[in-house]
Amino acid sequence: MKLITRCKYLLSGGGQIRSCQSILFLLLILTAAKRAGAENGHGLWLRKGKTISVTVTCRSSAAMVQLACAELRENWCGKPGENITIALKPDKAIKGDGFILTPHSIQAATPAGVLYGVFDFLRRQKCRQDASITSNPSYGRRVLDHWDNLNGTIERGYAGKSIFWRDEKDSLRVTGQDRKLWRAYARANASIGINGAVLNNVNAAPPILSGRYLKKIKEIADVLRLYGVRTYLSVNFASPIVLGKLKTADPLDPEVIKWWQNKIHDIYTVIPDFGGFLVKANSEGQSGPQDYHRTHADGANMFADALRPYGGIVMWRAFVYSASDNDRAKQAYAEFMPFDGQFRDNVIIQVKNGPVDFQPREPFSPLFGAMKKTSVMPEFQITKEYLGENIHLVFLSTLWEELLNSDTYQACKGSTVARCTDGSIYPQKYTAIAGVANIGLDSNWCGSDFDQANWYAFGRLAWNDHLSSALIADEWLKLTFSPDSLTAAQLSAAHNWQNNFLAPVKDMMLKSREVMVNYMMPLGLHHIFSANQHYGPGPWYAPKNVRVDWTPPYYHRADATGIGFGRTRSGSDAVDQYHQPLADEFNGIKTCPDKYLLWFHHVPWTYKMASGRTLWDELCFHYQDGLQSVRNFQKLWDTVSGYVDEQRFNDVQSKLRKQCHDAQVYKDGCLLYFQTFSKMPFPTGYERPVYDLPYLESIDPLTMERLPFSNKK
Ligand code: BDP
Repeated sequence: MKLITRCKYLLSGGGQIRSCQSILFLLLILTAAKRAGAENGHGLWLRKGKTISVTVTCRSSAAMVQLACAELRENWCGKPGENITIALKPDKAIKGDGFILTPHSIQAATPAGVLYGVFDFLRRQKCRQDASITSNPSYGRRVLDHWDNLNGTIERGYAGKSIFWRDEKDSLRVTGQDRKLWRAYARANASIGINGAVLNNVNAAPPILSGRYLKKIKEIADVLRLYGVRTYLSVNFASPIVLGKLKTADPLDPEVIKWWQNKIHDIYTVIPDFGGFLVKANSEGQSGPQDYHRTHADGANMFADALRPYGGIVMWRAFVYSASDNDRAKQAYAEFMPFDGQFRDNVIIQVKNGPVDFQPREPFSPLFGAMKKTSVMPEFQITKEYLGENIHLVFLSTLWEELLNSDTYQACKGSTVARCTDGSIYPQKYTAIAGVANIGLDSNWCGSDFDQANWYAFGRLAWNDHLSSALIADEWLKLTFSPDSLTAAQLSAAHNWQNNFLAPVKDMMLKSREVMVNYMMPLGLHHIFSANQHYGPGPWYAPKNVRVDWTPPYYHRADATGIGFGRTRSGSDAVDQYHQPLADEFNGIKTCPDKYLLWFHHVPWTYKMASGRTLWDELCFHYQDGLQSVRNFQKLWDTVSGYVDEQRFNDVQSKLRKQCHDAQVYKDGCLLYFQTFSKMPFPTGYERPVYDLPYLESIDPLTMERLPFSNKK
């Protein structure tokens, strides 16, 4: 940018330009600089290439079908002059919004299906995949949960402020710019099959249901609908009291029921295709039915009955735990299992992937597959609250793939989490999956280029829960970094793109989550973050005035004898919430997979691991491997500079530098602290710490830098 301004200044006669040659030279630099700065990431995986002519034949005049035709014409990148037919016509092979593609046709039973078919067709062209396929969605509702507050901030958001709300006097005003952004957002979602958005934080502010906000919600819904994205809201259980001035929010109270019925009627009057409610009740201080000695089923069913006439659903969260000595990992199962079969068929219990909280690694929540008479949906976190925010490069697809493919054994062998929730095993009237969005006003939407891959991966897996992360990474890289928009010099090197860029960068993405687990919390360690920031390490963090289950020592339980929680039958017995053979497998120290060892077992420091090392040495080498791998990522990224535009190259490079620093802080912080219990020396061949413990304990957990010199990321 500076360079452009400088060139403009010189060209306008402000400098010492004396010859045409110099002007020509400057023009060249100017063009190059413009190109280099052109990729701010706003185009996501939908970057525009050259337009090539194509003839699209379509009989339907439905608005969404016409939109799909326009997408096809404008983004066609196949042979020029081809004829493509679009048909809005049912077929017994098509389910829901699915579609059938042949190299010259796109057929679907619904307008949204046509749109998804077109986007899939275009993706296949760009990624050079076969275009003869029938594709049906795994989940009916594929929803992004925005944890956006009505003042424009985003809880656990790392990509700027909300795209929906803002903290200004005119926060409820809607501008043309807003509509343009919402449209681009809806289009990006549709391009990967996402068809729902919860517009506000699960920690819901009651005013969202007031008439003023409803007007704006209608405006948003009207834009999102163009691309088949339905609007949902998070609601606060206490709204009848706060907003309706009732004395109670008891879900069995006739006045309360009436209040909700009226509210729901108002919503559907202006948003006829409104999706329904997301509810966080009796969790982390939020109000809920238990405040009135009612059950989760009473609460959820009250909403379900009021929403049913309009086809709405209730996504009722199972993220509940109380500040007791009882193992937090066991509480959701203990609270919800007794109500299996008591929920209405338009209630879906929304379960986080792991039993604690979106950690870098957890075993799957034992509720998956166990609730056999209740609809259950997985909840993922796309925003990386516990995985390095928008700084660390972590491709979450492998984490989600691990969860979806986990065998619960609940119905039979092969009862994976995916099959237990997508309707393959249990009949569910509605199937759904949610991801906590990582989207904000940042020009690249997600706060970093590689975090866009996580939005993309969520959509792809929600559409097809059997996709491999390797395929998803391959597609995303081709769409996001394909060489068409590079400079001529870079283009000439494009034939090496596959080997020198695509293959190594894909490999980095696929390893990135395991690498993070290694430098942050290997071998089943979890929740050892400092304070409420969930960014820097804090295995030592245990202030007296903080709930114990919000402090790391509660989770790692390091002492002179060993480390790990102890959830076996001689401990909290969380293992028995799992179906056999998993319960026995997790219970046995020899049979428990290493990756979950310290989740389920309190293990002596000198315990001999399968590798032949002591637990202490094994822990040291995992941290070291993690750090070393980030260094390798840095080296690798430097080799691809010729294949990436300057802006995105530099952004990724500087984030990797910070990630490397942070990995060192994690490695040194955790091991020096645990060493105060193990009292064992660092093994031979292990790289010595570069920081000391007092320094690490004094740094700002938000930045992992020394205070007070810097306290922003
Ligand atoms: C925790 C987050 C908190 C959320 C909560 C939730 O730290 O900000 O409100 O989850 O999911 O992980 O409700």
